[in-house]
Amino acid sequence: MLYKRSSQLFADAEKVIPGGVNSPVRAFKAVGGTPIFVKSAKGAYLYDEDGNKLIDYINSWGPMVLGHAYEPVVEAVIERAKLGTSFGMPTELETQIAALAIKMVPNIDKIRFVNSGTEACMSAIRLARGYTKRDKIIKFAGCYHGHSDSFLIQAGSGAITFGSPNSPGVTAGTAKDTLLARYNDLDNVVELITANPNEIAAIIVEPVAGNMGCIPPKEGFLEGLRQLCTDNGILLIFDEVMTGFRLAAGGVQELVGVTSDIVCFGKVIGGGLPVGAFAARAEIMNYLAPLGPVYQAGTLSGNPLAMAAGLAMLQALDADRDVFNRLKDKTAYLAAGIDRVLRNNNVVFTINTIGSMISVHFDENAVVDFQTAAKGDNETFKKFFHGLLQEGIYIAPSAYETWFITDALTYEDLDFTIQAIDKVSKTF
Ligand code: HOZ
Repeated sequence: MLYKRSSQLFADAEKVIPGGVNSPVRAFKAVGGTPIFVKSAKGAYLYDEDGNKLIDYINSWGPMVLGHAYEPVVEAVIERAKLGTSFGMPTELETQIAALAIKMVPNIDKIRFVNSGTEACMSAIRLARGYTKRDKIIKFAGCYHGHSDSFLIQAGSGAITFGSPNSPGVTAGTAKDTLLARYNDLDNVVELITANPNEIAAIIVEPVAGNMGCIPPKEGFLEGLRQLCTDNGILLIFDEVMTGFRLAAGGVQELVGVTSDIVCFGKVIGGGLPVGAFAARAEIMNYLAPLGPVYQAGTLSGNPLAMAAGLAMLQALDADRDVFNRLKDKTAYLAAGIDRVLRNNNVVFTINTIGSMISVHFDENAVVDFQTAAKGDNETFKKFFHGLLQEGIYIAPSAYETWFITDALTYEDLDFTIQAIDKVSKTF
């Protein structure tokens, strides 16, 4: 496949946009080459500026659970746009989507909408600090909670991909309030709590990590965090930006039966428009302005187009809960097929998967945290990525990202993908 026009467009973009992109992972720096410029997308497929059709395994980094340009979402946005695109005033739509989200997600009484997952996590931390009157937080190495200052400490996603997990620009003062733990290691969390008695406001965690590849929690890890938080007056924050409304209607809280104190959303909750949200029981949410002292605001928060898209998406998922089983079955089928062909071709690998999230790591050891994720062979990943691109398959251009399965994928698409992986991995 040729990507000539994309290369030209990238060269043009580089002149006016830093690195030619508005979010670093897109730039292909981790895999070499130049990014693909998208013209349109429908269902499971991307159509690029060179006229290529690609099977999409990123799906806008998660939100397209039902496929690109999903009709009810598109219709809702078009109809809503005719009525005005932003007011900075309340609309009934906000209450409708809030009520539906509260019905679908366990353990939340109130929800506030923002514009991105970054904003949701940033606001959740401020709320936790205000509520507990403590300053420190614990985060896990390799987890990524957006690009606000407190979280760019050993961060995953593009931050690891580009070797700046601790970004310059984050002050030492901010960094000292973020304590770092190993994912899936409860003893390490206990050590930090013991060393900082009554100082920790919150533990924030991706309950299924998705920014160092896909790393499911070990049995007992989330339950252990829950207990430690309860015992020590710490709020547990689940960052369900990737997993919310994707792994189950109620996200990981529903899937594993562990509740958090605050839960953050993004991606699916906006149906592909820029939306984030954070939610908790009323006692915590009432700490927010205008009821309480913790300030948080935004002109575009609860924007009517974004709310219309999110509402249409959540209504579709709520009405067809079997979608989560279909996604899981498709992902398991894909994982089994990849496992079979890589094994036959004597490739060293590990596949991690849960629900509709999957990642392939080129290392034989179990990938359970940041350290083990970092052991993957990036040279093999690069060959894998470019080989698949030539076959018309688009996965994330970084070994540290997760693939997201959409319900629009057919079993023929999955078979095609498995055959392509067979072909590509013969050339390693
Ligand atoms: N941080 C996102 C992946 N975990 C990438 C966002 C993007 O480049 O659009």
